[in-house]
Amino acid sequence: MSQFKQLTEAVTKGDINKAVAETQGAIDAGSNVQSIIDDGLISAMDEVGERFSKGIIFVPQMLRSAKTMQECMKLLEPLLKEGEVTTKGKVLIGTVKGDLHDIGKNLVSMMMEGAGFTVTDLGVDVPPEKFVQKAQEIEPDIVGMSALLSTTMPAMPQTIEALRKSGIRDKVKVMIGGAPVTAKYAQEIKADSYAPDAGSAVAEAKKLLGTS
Ligand code: B12
Repeated sequence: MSQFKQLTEAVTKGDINKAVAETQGAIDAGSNVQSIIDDGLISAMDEVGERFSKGIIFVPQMLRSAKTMQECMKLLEPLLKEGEVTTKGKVLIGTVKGDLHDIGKNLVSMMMEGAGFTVTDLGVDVPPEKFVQKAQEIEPDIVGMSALLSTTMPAMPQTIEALRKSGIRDKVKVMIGGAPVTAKYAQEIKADSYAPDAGSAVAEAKKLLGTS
């Protein structure tokens, strides 16, 4: 938490104005953008998750914190995108069917774009057919899937199976992620790769395409 304590507290409380002001302050002070995200915002969301689990807060408060984080990300996103111009590859990403969590997936998208990938984001609650249809249309190098609920994880192997049936499974690399997802699960469902966070998602994507 350290230097971003005020920011973390504001996101945890869902105080949008304060959080946005703190984020701007950190940017103006020249703080590392990745540290603002990791130590300021993500640590706040972890705290929110814990409080939710313990029944200290409920869905509306969690949503408010999520909205607060998204508003802060709006300031950080353009800074993440600075730098590289050439495209490292095409990524198709979405949150799987039945799942509405998109903060982590958006973060992965932003980081991928920041690293020079061209990203097509299908949004949330994406059924296997939609992944297949878009993959046929844009011919991505990587298909990324996000799931935050243990109940929506099975949509990942279902999507992989749909890709296989349509004959494109071998033409793409499949990456998966989200809080309940593990490397072991990725192996089980025969995904090509798993990453625990947005930073390592970029490193994994580069590794998969041999561009690291
Ligand atoms: C915010 C939030 C919500 C918001 C979502 C808003 C939004 N726009 O996303 C709202 C309020 C809508 C919500 C709803 C629900 N939620 Co919720 N939510 C959370 C919370 C607090 C934070 C999630 C988050 O954004 N984390 C921050 C991001 C940055 O982390 P992340 O998503 O893990 O992503 C990182 C990595 O996983 C990885 N990653 C993510 N995706 C991908 C994809 C790829 C390809 C790769 C490589 C990597 C990768 O990189 C990301 C960045 O570093 C978590 C608790 C937690 N700490 O995870 C609960 C949590 C996920 N929710 C939970 C639950 C139960 C629900 C509800 C069922 C609650 C209810 N009773 O209604 C509903 C389900 C709605 C639905 N159908 O999806 C549980 C899930 C338990 C489980 N294991 O199944 C959790 C864990 C809370 C808890 N401790 O109980 N939620």
